[in-house]
Amino acid sequence: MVGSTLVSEPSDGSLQVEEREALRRVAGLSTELTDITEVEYRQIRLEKVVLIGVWTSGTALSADLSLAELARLAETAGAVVLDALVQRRSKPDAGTFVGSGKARELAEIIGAVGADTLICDGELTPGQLSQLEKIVKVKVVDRTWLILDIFAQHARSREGKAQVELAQLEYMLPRLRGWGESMSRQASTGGGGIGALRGPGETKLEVDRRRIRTHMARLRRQLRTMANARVVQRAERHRAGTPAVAIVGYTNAGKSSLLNRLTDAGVLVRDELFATLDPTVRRARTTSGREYTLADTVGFVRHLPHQLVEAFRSTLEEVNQADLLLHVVDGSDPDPLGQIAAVREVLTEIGAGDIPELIAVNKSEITPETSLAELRHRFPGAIAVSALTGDGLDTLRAAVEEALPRPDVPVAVTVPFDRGDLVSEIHEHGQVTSSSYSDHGTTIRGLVPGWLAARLTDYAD
Ligand SMILES: Nc1nc2c(ncn2[C@@H]2O[C@H](COP(=O)(O)OP(=O)(O)OP(=O)(O)O)[C@@H](O)[C@H]2O)c(=O)[nH]1
Ligand SMILES: [Mg+2]
Repeated sequence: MVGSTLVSEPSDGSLQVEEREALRRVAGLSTELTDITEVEYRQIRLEKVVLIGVWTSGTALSADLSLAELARLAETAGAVVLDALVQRRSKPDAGTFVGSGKARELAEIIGAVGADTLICDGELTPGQLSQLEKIVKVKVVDRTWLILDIFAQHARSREGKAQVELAQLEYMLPRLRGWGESMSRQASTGGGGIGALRGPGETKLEVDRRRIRTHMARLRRQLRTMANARVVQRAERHRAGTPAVAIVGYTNAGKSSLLNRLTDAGVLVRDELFATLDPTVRRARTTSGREYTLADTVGFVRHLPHQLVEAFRSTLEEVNQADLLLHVVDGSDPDPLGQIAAVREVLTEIGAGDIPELIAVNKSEITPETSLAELRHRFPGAIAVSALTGDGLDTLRAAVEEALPRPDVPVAVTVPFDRGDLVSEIHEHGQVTSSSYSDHGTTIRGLVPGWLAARLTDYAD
């Protein structure tokens, strides 16, 4: 379903059909879907794009930064950015996002630079998309779709792919008619549909919507099954009493790099947005030997599409169920405070807003001293680290240990020598204050988690 819109030179009679097919694919999101499992997503790779933002509030700098981020997103998706424009207005135009006058200007710029796609910095209504498309005469996509497209390109696991597809369909459903309408009109080939599949009195659009809904229901069922497996794994870890730490943070902050540093996990690290989509969970140890799990997961971004948050809910459970969040911030970013705010917004949305948080300011070796000072001032517990050089990692390990939930049941036990396994568990999960040997076994005093205390009752002094 990728890039197959290229049509070879005419050579035989089948061409017209082929060409019609090709043209129809461009309009794949209108009402021409023949098989919704093969929905022609609007791939953004290899497109030449122009970016447009509407600057409604905040400073000119923040407007520029937002567009710079949009450009990085577009590049990550594989597009070439030819131009980027910001328009100052009190709010986006209800009809065409930028207003019809500006839209005509845009059309000229787009023509002059030879772009084939316009990317808008925001989420557009179905109507705005189609009206703007009619004026600029090229494909128009919004920020939400761009992010969905990157996720689609980066999804590797079956679960990840299903989650992204669900989010894309959710986004497309209300846009089936609007989006691509102008294109399909140009390409109008008249009829030639799948009438046979249509129920009595049902329009083509209704059929497509119904099929998409059915497909979405199937995806949701599949995802539930896959999520169950994860729940079982997590429950096992939980039963073992291992505290869970989840690494969260803005995309490209260095979460995977930090996981690799702390655990030798070997997770993919790339200078790309949303390199990680699937959660990786690794075992790690504090300096004193306590075991915990460390999970790396999908990065967040400003205005993370809610369709994605919904679809990735089972993946994000890894974050929800954590005892501690290790919030990684790219200190070298021009706006680290904005990144922190955006991440916290998503955390709240998924119900993880109350989990204790430890802030790690990463890339400290290239973070300006002023930024570092400001971050330390705002977040007194923040720790400067560099996953690249290893600076600050020992301090970070100590801080994680400090922040892990404490074993809180005091025990005084003598464990017989043939139960060395229990002694190891006490050391692994608890805090030992004294330990000595007697004729009967090892006598230990200290604090352990409740589940372990329950297993030690037979050996209480
Ligand atoms: N200079 C510098 N670069 C770093 C550091 N840590 C990570 N990076 C770079 O930052 C980029 C992103 O790193 P990742 O570890 O993939 O970031 P991530 O947060 O997992 O990103 P996503 O999975 O895409 O959300 C890579 O190019 C890393 O090499 C650091 O301490 N200093
Ligand atoms: Mg990553």
